[in-house]
Amino acid sequence: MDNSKIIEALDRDPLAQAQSAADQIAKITKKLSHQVALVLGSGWISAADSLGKPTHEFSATELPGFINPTVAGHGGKIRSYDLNTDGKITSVLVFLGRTHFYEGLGMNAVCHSVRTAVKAGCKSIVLTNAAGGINRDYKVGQPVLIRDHISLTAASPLSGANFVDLTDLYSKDLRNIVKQSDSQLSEGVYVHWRGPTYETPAEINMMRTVGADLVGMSTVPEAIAAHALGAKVLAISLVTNAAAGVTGEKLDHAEVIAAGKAAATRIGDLLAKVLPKL
Ligand code: 8IG
Repeated sequence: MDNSKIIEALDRDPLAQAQSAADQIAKITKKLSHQVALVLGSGWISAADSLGKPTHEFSATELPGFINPTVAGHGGKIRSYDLNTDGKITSVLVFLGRTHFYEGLGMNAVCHSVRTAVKAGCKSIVLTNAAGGINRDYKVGQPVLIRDHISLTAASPLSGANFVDLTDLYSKDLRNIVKQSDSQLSEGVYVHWRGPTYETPAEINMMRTVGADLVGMSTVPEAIAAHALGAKVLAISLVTNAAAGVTGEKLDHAEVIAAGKAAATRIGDLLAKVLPKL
């Protein structure tokens, strides 16, 4: 199917498309349900190696509603893992790469992975991303738990009189579980910036002034969509560059990918440890 037909169907009934995609995942994996979903953003994909061997891997485009991701360094693959902790199996659905708002395909395309995951049974959704560090204490290669967000796109994946509370969007319970594995982890406020341009130094100063620690082009719509369906959300940024004006250096996508590769083992081991506990 061509992309415009896929988007049309998604926009007509996003939850029906998510249900169809979830049914197809159950068919492919022969698993009635998954418990946890993990969305791996740029910089995080090689961290999947720490999870061991997946039971299944397939292209997202085999499922209804998915469009091929276009950005270099992103996957477009979905994997199913059975993580074994003391004999207890946790089935984890892993999305390698995501659709971004800046691609212009609309919010339903951006949120289709997490909606599919919730329909597949996932009660906890882990969202990862690469982000620019606004907080001057952050170092490149450092993971940061997202505690709250500021949406500078102000674009919502929801429509209608659907007044969803967001006071515990980034579940405190899930953050505490992660901090039991790594007590050194910082928490921060993430700004959603539409992109695809990075910010100007003046915009980064504005963000710092209003209380932001991190900035990126993803995660916020997916977190809202997952929360609206009743799932708990954990979100982790990998700081892959200092935001514009922080160091005086220019921003470069290749640098982002390299910083992700360098941190892959640390963040992969963290994920492998915490996923079964969520
Ligand atoms: I990686 O500095 C990454 N993604 N908006 N700004 C924005 N997104 C980003 C940045 C950044 N670094």
